[in-house]
Amino acid sequence: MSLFEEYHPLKGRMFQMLKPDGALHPEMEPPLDDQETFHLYQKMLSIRLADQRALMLQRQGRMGTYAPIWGQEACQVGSAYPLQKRDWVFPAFRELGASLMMGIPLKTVYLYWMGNEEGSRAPEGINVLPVSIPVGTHPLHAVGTAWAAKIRKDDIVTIAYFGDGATSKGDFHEAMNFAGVYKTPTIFFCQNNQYAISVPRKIQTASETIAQKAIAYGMVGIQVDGNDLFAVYAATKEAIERARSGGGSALIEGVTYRFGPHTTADDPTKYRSEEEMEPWKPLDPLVRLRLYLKGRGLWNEEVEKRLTEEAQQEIDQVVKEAEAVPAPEVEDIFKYVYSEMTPQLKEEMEYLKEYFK
Ligand SMILES: Cc1ncc(C[n+]2csc(CCOP(=O)(O)OP(=O)(O)O)c2C)c(N)n1
Repeated sequence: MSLFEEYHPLKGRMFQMLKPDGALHPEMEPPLDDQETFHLYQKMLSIRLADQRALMLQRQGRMGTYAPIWGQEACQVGSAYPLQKRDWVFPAFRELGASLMMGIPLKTVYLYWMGNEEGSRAPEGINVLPVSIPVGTHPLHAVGTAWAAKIRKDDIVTIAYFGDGATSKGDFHEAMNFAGVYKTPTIFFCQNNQYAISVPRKIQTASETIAQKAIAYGMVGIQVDGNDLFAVYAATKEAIERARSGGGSALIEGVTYRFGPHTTADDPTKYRSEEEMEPWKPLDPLVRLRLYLKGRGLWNEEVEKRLTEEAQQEIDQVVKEAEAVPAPEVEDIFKYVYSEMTPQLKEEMEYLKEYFK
């Protein structure tokens, strides 16, 4: 039986493979071998460290507003890993993990948050769209791209990442509807991190789960433990294979928790308590995978220290390189919207250039 049948949203079951103690559920086989699992743990750890560094840089005035991924590493690493290089990723603004997994350099991500337009440019052959700050608009782009590919008989898959808040946007429903009707090869990956800034999940939608919204649009849906790398990987892999072979779209709800602030401009103590976070702490995706790897004899404090040092050295180098890039020109704010600038844009640009003289 497929995972989408076994965990059909109406059955009210969340798909989990790794228990919080790091052991697999009985009768479940790990979907990844030891080497791959270790490799993905290493990725998750370096993503967390790169995320922490970004927060630090922002606090030191060396980076602009930043949206941390802290806690959502398994959602992004587990779902990006089964994608092929030719597939297309449509991120929101918290997708440090998925972007790095697809081959976006960390320097590019840092440049974006440092306010440099260069940070929106993916290297040739890396199919990751720029950050989408407007909430929920990019699932439409993911569907349009998938639809075009389907017409051209290109067997690519597109994936859109968004939060629970985005599911209240009209754009999300339009995208889901088109995807269902045209059976586009699109994965809708909702990272339900329990909040849309200060709005908690329970008042975001009256639906019991986000996954169940798939039913209304005639596509498959599944709710997975978003802090369980194995569950996220297995469900996304199945969705991708299904989509690639003409089976249409899927909605995956990864149940997770945003440990950090919404962005560095947010103060979460205004709307949630320390006590509320307590039960989530042992469910940290890195902690669980570490326990699993320890059980396999692949992890100990020494290994952690080595991986951390290696990652920190790499990050140090990236920060140096990103900070050495000259500050962008004022013109850059205006230049990239149209191939030819409108008279009004030109006027605004001249005004700002004069202002900064
Ligand atoms: C169209 C639009 N409306 C409002 C905002 C302001 N805003 C930025 S992030 C956000 C909440 C998004 O929540 P969610 O989709 O759950 O993603 P998360 O931030 O939790 O990752 C809002 C309302 C925006 N950026 N775009």
